[in-house]
Amino acid sequence: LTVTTFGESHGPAIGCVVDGCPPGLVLDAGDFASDLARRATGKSRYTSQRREADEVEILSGVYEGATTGTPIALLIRNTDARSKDYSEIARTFRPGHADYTYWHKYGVRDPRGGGRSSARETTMRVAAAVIAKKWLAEHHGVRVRGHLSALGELTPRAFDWDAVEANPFFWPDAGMVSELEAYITALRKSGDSVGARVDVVAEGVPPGWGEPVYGKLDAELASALMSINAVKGVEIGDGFAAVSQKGSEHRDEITADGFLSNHAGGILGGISSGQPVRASIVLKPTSSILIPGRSVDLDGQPTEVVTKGRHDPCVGIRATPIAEAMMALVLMDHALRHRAQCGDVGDIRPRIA
Ligand code: EPS
Repeated sequence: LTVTTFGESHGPAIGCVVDGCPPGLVLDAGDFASDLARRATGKSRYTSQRREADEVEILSGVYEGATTGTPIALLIRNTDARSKDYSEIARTFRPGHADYTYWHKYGVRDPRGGGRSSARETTMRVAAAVIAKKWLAEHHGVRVRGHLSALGELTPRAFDWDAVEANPFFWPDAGMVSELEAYITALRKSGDSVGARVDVVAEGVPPGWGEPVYGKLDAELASALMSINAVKGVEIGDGFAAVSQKGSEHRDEITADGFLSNHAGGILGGISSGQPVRASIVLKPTSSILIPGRSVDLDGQPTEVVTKGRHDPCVGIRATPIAEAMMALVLMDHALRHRAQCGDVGDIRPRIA
């Protein structure tokens, strides 16, 4: 399975091509609405106020309501780009923003709303992954879901999956939502931003998906999650907490009834173990903030930058569906690779010599 996206935040449209999806998956434009709305801006007071319809047009790869096996092209037209005079921003580099490195790489500046580096690009990852989530659920009973597990210094004091979709933060502790609202409101007033952590888990993954050396499932998952805008850290299973664990604690003992724990995050030796696949990401604080920061202009001269606009005080708030998307895409890819090499799930006869 390969996915490419195209389009700029303030261009006419964004889109993606999903290649390698098997034929026969029932799919129509309405399938995309729910996950795209979960990720979208303008849905609460706590995110960017840009309001996009995010309506998917299926351009190819679907005939009479089902995938054909040919490349699936999806398009979303931008409707609220509000392009204006970019001459000021085009001459300076926002501290912490990709415009500095894009300039040094390409020598071309597209200042229109961050262009390809904008979080707008993640819309199409979520759209592509609607296909992966649907295919994984129908063919393997796999469910991928996530939640925010830290917002700045705040962490949940209770956990309930039902709470996650009932608040704009994807927060698993319903009793803390008003605390989060007050926190983000104060943060926005101060003109600053904050980081966040998202946990994502795939339940129902059978044992055997992945590769033993090159293309390990955890390596490809880490790479996919790290490719999300603003992600600065990825953990699989217990991740960095393993540094202070003993082997007797970290190893997941196995009984006739199954594993006794899941510190490994459902992946052993690059291959899924049949336990839930667990990963976490950390997103840095949004770099586009109202607090002045030192920078340089195109001539290398010192300047001060204040980023005005419709920005998120915490990009992590909208990152849960994006993390789910990247995990689903990696899992579908590995499911197809596993099927190509080892046959369907039913074909495998585990043998212990
Ligand atoms: C973003 C800046 C804002 C956000 C945008 C990400 O857009 P604009 O430049 O138009 O004000 O709204 O996020 C989205 C549009 C989206 O769909 O996620 C940025 O600089 O990354």
